[in-house]
Amino acid sequence: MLIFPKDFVWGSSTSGPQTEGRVPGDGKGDNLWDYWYQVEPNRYYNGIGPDKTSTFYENWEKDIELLLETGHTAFRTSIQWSRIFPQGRGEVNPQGVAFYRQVFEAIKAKGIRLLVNLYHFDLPFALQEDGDGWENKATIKAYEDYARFCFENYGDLVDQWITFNEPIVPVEFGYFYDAHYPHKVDAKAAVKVAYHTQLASTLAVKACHEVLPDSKIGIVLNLTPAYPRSQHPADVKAARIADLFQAQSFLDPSVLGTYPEELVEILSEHDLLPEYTAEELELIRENTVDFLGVNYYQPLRVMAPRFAKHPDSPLLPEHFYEPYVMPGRKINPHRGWEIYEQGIYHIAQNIKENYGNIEWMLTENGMGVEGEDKFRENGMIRDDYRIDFVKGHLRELHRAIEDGANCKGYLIWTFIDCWSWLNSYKNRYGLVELDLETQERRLKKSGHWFKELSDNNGF
Ligand code: BGP
Repeated sequence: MLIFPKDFVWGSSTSGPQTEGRVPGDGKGDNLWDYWYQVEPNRYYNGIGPDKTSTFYENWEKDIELLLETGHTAFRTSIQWSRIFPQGRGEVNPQGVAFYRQVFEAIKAKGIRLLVNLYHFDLPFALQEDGDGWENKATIKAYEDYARFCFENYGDLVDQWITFNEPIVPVEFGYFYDAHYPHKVDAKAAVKVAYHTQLASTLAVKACHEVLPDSKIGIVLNLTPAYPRSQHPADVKAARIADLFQAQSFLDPSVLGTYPEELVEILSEHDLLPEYTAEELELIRENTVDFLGVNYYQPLRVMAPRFAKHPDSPLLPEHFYEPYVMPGRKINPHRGWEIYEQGIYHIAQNIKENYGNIEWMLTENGMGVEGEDKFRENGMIRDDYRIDFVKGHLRELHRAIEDGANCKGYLIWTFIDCWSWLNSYKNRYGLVELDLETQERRLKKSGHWFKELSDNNGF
């Protein structure tokens, strides 16, 4: 049996925009997803948008009971900025403020450790419309004010704060690619947005330490190492650059307080450096995070680019590295993602060796399954594949902890099937099944198993 350290926490992660839904008169403002759904519903899988999601706004009491039934000792969700400040700044929505207070109180009353993230891809639309969103430094100030408001209002309830979830994702999908709003395909804007997001995170860390000196604040990053196709120097170089772009761009400034020189050189070579001041760099240096959240689903495998860049085409990451699909890889056939459990161990080693062995938690790991209904037997989804997936990753995590990793918990994605950006409800990840028609919640086999896992502190 693999037993985890005493005080190791077990639970799940989710986010406000993916679970809460909206009800008429709730006072919430539109975020980027709400707006985009109004103008281009076809972008969303099966046309299902962010308006209903998993109705947590109405069913939160029931869902918090389910947290206990599935063995949660910790839970991470996010506050929707647009529920507190419908326009991103200025007027506050008192119903939104009261909603989170009730929810957080109920979670704490159950003795569950509460991690609250301030931003999960959900910029209030008004800030995009009025000022180009994250391209504008005014958004950094608006975010800092919002963060401060949250620290002041919920500081007595939240155990650990998080500034951003996977901040590289909106940079990549919203500014390099045509995949998240505002889908710009503009490298210069992408780099600027990344830098401004980092500054916002830094200022939230500073504000948290000022308002709540005893509290801990971190950032959640998707930290797969970049594995090269081969040891050919071109592949190795591609992996090195992928690592700089995908991981170190936020990891280094957040944990070490500095940007990697090599990244700065590459950006400068391509005339992509954003405007910055010495004071800003000093702020980044002085306000590093207290802990890291690590999301890990699949490894990033890359190879050297196959083609030279067309002189007139926009600069994309493909200019530096391309995704590599390894023949014979182990795969989750229901989602198409590779399964590579050792990735967890490599992440842990990297944090230990290069990032001062900072405290961290595995904040997302899980198995998305399309068409999960076919695994139903006698009314229950028998998701043995999910149990095996989690066990495989936990073995590697356990090995890493034995070798000194400073990991404090495991949060699965996610406790109840939730809405996921453009994929909507295509891939189901929950320990609990959500019936979209009736909104009924039913434990899957993994939900019962997770309770045992948590009760035994291992398996
Ligand atoms: C992560 C996000 C989550 C969630 C998950 C699953 O990157 O932080 O919000 O969406 O991916 O993604 P998908 O449903 O596309 O498989």
